[in-house]
Amino acid sequence: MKTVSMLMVSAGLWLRAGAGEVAPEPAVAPFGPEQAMASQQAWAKHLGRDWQVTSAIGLKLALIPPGRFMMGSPADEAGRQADEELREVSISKPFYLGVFEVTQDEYERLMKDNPSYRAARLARTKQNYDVDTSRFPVERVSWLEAVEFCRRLSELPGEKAAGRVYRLPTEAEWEYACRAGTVTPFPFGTVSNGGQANVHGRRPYGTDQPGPSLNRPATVGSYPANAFGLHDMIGNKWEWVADHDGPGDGGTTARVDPMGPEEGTERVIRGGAWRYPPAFCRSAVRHRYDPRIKAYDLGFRVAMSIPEGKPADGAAAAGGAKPAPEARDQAAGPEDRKGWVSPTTGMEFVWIAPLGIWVGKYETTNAEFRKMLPGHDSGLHEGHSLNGDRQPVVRVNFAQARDFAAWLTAGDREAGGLLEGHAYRMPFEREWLAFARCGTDAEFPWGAEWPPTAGNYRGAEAMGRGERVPGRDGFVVSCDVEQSGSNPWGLYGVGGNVWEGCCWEGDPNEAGAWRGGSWDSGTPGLTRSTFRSVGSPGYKFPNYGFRLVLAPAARASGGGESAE
Ligand SMILES: [Ca+2]
Ligand SMILES: [Ca+2]
Repeated sequence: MKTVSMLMVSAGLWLRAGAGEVAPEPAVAPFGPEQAMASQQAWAKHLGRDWQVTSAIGLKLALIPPGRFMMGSPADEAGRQADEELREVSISKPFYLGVFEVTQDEYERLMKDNPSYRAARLARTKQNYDVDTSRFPVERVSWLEAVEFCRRLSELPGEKAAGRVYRLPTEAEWEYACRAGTVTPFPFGTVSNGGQANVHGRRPYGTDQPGPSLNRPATVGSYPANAFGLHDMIGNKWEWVADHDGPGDGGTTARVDPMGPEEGTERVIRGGAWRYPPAFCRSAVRHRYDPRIKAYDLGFRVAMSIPEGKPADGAAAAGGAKPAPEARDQAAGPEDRKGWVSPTTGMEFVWIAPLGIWVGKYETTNAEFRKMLPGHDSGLHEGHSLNGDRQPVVRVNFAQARDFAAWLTAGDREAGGLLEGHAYRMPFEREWLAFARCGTDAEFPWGAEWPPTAGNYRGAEAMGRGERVPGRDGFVVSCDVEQSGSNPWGLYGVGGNVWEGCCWEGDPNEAGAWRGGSWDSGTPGLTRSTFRSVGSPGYKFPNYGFRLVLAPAARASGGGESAE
């Protein structure tokens, strides 16, 4: 049995037999890049999860399979330090690890603060950077603050509902993920001189040839990924890990999932940074700091434990279980009705009593739409991804949005969840206008002021520049639906983020106009609540999406009329 499994591993044919039943073999180093990826995908399949997932704030993580490796460095490795004792270590549980160091933008979104020396707001005065630092790794974050970041991320509603718990990786997890099957000094081999990672390349390692030195941190992902798809494990910024400092074996004899010493005054940092010679940026190098220290070459990346149990059907894209359908009291009288959660997708709806319908709390997301159409790709806009799980789905035309409503109606009916005679559809424009204004007659969804004071719009001052607008919720492209601001009725992103398709009241199977503007709307004319964008219903735009409502079927599309 073992022999057969190993043969399958070496042939890169993980898990063809017994998929989802028998756990794949752990990844035993040394292994090459093809096997690294095959192992990630086999474990993802086994767990019923995606091998790459995106958190609510857009932070991307990759699945790291369980495995075994030699931690530390061999005695003859150049530059070796005394605390790099070589020993075999097993990682017994799969986990997710950030593809990148946490960026300034991600940190600021969650913590409402950017402590980085190189933050954009300081760029002109202190560093004269003409580059956007929002995707630089965050810096000057203490270990304590990094832990707090993980705690707050785990507390976000979508993350909590999915049971996703974020934390710092253990030192052993970090090195196992960094090596990704390699036994060389670096995940990219034996030579390091500034071309492979952001280190001080003029002090070459493994060659006489000096290379480039950037002399500053770089946008995350500027250098190639390792075999697990992780960027900048070596160099760019040092990264905090969870462990207290101790001897190279972590102060314990544990060889399975070592956690480091139980006590200590310092915490370990790994990977080196841009200003260090490559000899000090090897996979095995260890360093340590007081957990209160904030250093300008020190950041972190997050790990995520895999929630217990399998995700519910189709929830793989979200990396976790869907929220339990609760508040399912639709049969109550209209005055007493509450929120609604679609049993098949986890999509949330808010009861809007003045309209007598439930309205989608958020624009429909990529992950939700992909439950119907798994291959749907919302693509890029000028190099920025529109395809995150929690970004609104775009590049869908009216017919596809209508199909999704019908698909959701059928699925929820089959699940026994829908109130009899109800179905999903897109809102009528009259309804859209009502929930955009929330009982007022204000000119804009955020009120009367110009420029916009809420929502993901492009401010007039930023027209054409395509960059974040300081002091507002402006993003380069669409943001995660939770990030686009809610109105007094508890609906997110009604104005801005993406245009929302409406249907024609005379026949819900026909398209109405698109409403509300989008991230690149920057004029009063386009963002006015009454403005109607009437394009061809067949077009697919990068900034056009939709939001669903749940309404009495006589007024709904997509088979609503045929309700029993
Ligand atoms: Ca790093
Ligand atoms: Ca919108």
